[in-house]
Amino acid sequence: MTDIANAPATQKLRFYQKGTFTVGNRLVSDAERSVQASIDRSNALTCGHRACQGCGEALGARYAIDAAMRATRNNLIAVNATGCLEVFTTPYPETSWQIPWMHSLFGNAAAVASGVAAAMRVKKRPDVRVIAQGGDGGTTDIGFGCLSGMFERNDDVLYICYDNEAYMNTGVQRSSATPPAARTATTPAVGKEPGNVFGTGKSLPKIAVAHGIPYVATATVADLHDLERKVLKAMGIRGARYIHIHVPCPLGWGSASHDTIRLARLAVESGLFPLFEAEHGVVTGSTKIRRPVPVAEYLKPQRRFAHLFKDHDDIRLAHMQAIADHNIAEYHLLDQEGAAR
Ligand SMILES: Cc1ncc(C[n+]2csc(CCOP(=O)(O)OP(=O)(O)O)c2C)c(N)n1
Ligand code: SF4
Repeated sequence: MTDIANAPATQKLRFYQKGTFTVGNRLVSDAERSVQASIDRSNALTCGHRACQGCGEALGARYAIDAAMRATRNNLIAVNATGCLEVFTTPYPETSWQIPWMHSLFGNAAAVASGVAAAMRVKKRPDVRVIAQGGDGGTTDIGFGCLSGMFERNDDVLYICYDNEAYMNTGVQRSSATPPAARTATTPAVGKEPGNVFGTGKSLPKIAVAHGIPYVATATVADLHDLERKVLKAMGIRGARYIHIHVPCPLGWGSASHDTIRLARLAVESGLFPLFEAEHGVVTGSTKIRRPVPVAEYLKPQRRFAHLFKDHDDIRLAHMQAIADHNIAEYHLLDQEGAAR
């Protein structure tokens, strides 16, 4: 039995005592706690919205905007592209946002945010900062031109993409961020290889890095501390910044609502969603995988990939594993690359 009376006054906390990456960490000192664990958080996206149960996008937005509010002492304006986040937070005439918030068109959030930032410059209000946000469809497809322009002009905006890997708001259509083999409403439903076609799609984080903007990062709702740190860091920088947050969508992925955080974590641990940061066109760091898992562990609980397992499609599973292994090597995600899984 532990001799409590004689135990040292302070002990080093271990990971399992603090809980997962997502919880607030009430056992650690105030300075180490997440923004979300603080009673001073802004609750920028508050209750009453109509997101599905277990929506990763609602979580991601809540974490990101509260962190940005802290960084700016609540002097923040958000521009939102059309999509789930916009629709479920603002059923007219109600809103769940506790910040100045604007709905742009589906494809021009980056351009509208650039305009808001220019207005703040003219009004000599450098303290008021601007965020643009949207889903992967609004970001990687229809909003891509406006976003590239915002990057190229180095406008003082943080753009956040909540990547749920399809156009969820309109019924799960494929986007250029949909992963290979995933079933959506607009990918081949039958045939030898149902689901999204291999060799299509694009990596917007990589494209953002190629613009040479001051800051680019990927983040996940499975690691709240890392996500908040990246938002706080981005808000400490001027110029164009981009954060790409991986947000599971129970409705579109065919996953259990209680599995959102587990799936987000498995996406990282399998190597399919690498966590990295880049500054001025150079990758500056990545987060090592703590517990490597095969891609099947991540794919299996999702109905959009069920055909891979029902049909024993080992060839396409191996192809997915090869994509993960490529990410692991490219971003140095394992301490000893190639360690047995
Ligand atoms: C120009 C235009 N085309 C189509 C639509 C219809 N529309 C609204 S939301 C949406 C899908 C949004 O998908 P995404 O950006 O991935 O965000 P999500 O809903 O997945 O969060 C579409 C196609 C629109 N509003 N405007
Ligand atoms: S469809 Fe997906 S992204 Fe949209 S509210 Fe539901 S869980 Fe969230």
